[in-house]
Amino acid sequence: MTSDGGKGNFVVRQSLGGAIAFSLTQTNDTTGGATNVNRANFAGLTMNEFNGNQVNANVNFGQGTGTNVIALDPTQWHEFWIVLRKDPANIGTHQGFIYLDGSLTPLVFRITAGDGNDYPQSYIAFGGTATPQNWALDVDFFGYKIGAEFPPGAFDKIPPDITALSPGDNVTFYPPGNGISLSVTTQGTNSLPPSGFKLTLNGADVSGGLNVTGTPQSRTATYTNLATNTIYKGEIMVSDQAGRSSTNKLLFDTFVESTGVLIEAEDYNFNSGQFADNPAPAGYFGFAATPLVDYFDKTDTTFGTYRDADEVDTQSGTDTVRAKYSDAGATEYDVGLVEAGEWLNYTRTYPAGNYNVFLRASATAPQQLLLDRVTGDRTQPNQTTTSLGTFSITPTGRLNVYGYTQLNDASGNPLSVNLSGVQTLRLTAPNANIDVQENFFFVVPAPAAPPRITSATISNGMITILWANGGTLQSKTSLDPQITWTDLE
Ligand SMILES: [Ca+2]
Ligand SMILES: [Ca+2]
Ligand SMILES: [Ca+2]
Repeated sequence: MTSDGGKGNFVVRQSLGGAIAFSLTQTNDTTGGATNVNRANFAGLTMNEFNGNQVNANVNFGQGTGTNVIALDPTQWHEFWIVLRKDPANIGTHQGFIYLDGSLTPLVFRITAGDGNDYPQSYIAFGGTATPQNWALDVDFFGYKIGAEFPPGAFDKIPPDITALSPGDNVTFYPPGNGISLSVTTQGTNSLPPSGFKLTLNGADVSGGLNVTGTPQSRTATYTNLATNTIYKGEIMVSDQAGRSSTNKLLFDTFVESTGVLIEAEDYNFNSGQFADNPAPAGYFGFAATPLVDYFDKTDTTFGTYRDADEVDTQSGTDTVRAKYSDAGATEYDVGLVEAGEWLNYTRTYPAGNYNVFLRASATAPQQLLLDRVTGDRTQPNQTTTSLGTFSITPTGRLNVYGYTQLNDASGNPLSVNLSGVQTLRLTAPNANIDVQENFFFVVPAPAAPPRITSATISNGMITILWANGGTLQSKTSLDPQITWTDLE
């Protein structure tokens, strides 16, 4: 299996483009140097995992999406024709087309190159995946060509290429007015019928809202009906005239910062209850907080990053970089090394209203973080608090992969909180064990609740109906067309 950031049985490394490794993997193989942990429990061809579009160290087996595998019996002879090229959609660093045992229909993967190397220049290597491991491999031959060279006759069977897709993977605060857009090309004798474009968002097929233009071999599609302050999950699939398709997952949100209050996890109070509304990116740099007044942290050390004057473990972030930060040339930070019982206070000023709260965090185990309102004096120790709700975080798999969790009640139902004026919120991690990291939370006005009938009574020949949340009561003198009423059992 791929280990050490792009090492395996066969390695292709570009000095500037990173390393991609392919390995024939058996179920008992392990990643790295340990011989008895991290078993593959998989037999077949494995390669660098997909983990974004930047060369990085976290592409080893078990560190990405886990989808870059082809199940087969590696103790039998197989032939692989592998075409590697830069990912035209910039979703992974590379795209891999794998033709197995003479088939002209490829299995296509998005791959992320690793930063591992055994030699600083570009090279092709053949060997074991990690120095401490025993291994055996029978190879008849291998050869290479420079460039993306497809097998003879395979050219007309390449699925459509999605060459640009906006928004990118796991983008946050994406402007809804930008919509979704993609470019798709195909080659040879293939074409792209507009009916082959399918868009699914949050479980609904919204393909009808796609505007598809261009020529039969080069098309652009746009979708402009994005709502603000919405978390979107979905996929875009494009099929050619023969039904060969390419699919891209979509995961992004359309939060608009100006509509709510955005609080960076690393921007906890300083100097005993001091705070700033709307700080600039990395605007609390160097500010020292007071233990047991502004925070509680279990280790007296710190990463030495961002706010190294106190004990809270702030560090450079690994979440998708937000435009706000890249535009400002600022570094993103988050809070790591979170241990059981640690808490942080955040004071901000809120326009009066009901708010939903979304926490941006990563976790390798299910975690419940608590959001409380500080009711005592935020400048003194021993503050009293009341509960506002819980963030029940579903593991994101790795600490460098972030997702949203909405504040919910004890039953797991989303809830809104009423905030007005200067408020101090406290984020507590009662059970954390260095398995959760916090990036920010976004406090966004809750949508108006729909009208709701609260009671309907009959007394002295009069029907009294009470309802909440506005609206207008309407009536109709007959139900038309005529319907038949049936007794309830
Ligand atoms: Ca610490
Ligand atoms: Ca800590
Ligand atoms: Ca942050």
